[in-house]
Amino acid sequence: MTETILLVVACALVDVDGRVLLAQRPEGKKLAGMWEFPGGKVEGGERPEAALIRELDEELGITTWESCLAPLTFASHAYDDFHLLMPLFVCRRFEGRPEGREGQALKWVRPRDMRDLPMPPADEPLVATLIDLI
Ligand code: 9L3
Ligand code: MG
Repeated sequence: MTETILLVVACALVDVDGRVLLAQRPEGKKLAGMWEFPGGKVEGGERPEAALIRELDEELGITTWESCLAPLTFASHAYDDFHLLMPLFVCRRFEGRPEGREGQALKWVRPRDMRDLPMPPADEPLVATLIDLI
């Protein structure tokens, strides 16, 4: 059996009050309505940090830098058709005000309040690590 591994990078963008940005997956997409850490697929040959910088620009219109991305933890979740591996980076320094460039709703949430929101199964276990950090 071959198993497809999908490498996705995600980011906990943290504001000065210790809140973290979540994005709601839009209608029509898989896991629609769920609140996720922004990010996306690593394209062939990309470094994870470069992929995340690109995704944050495309999805939120913000700029950040490799030196501002710190790896925090890893998600691993087996879906029916692929195995998702997703490192979560923390970023506290970025330029611009995030806006949902792909029609997604955004909100800043305290990590402890994330427990009340529906999140994708890969993202949910990351919340405990964020609660310990922030
Ligand atoms: N995914 C899960 N949690 C996240 C992100 C950014 C992505 N925080 C999952 C959802 C999809 C896959 O990764 O199954 C690819 O994401 P997209 O390209 O559909 O956004
Ligand atoms: Mg995405």
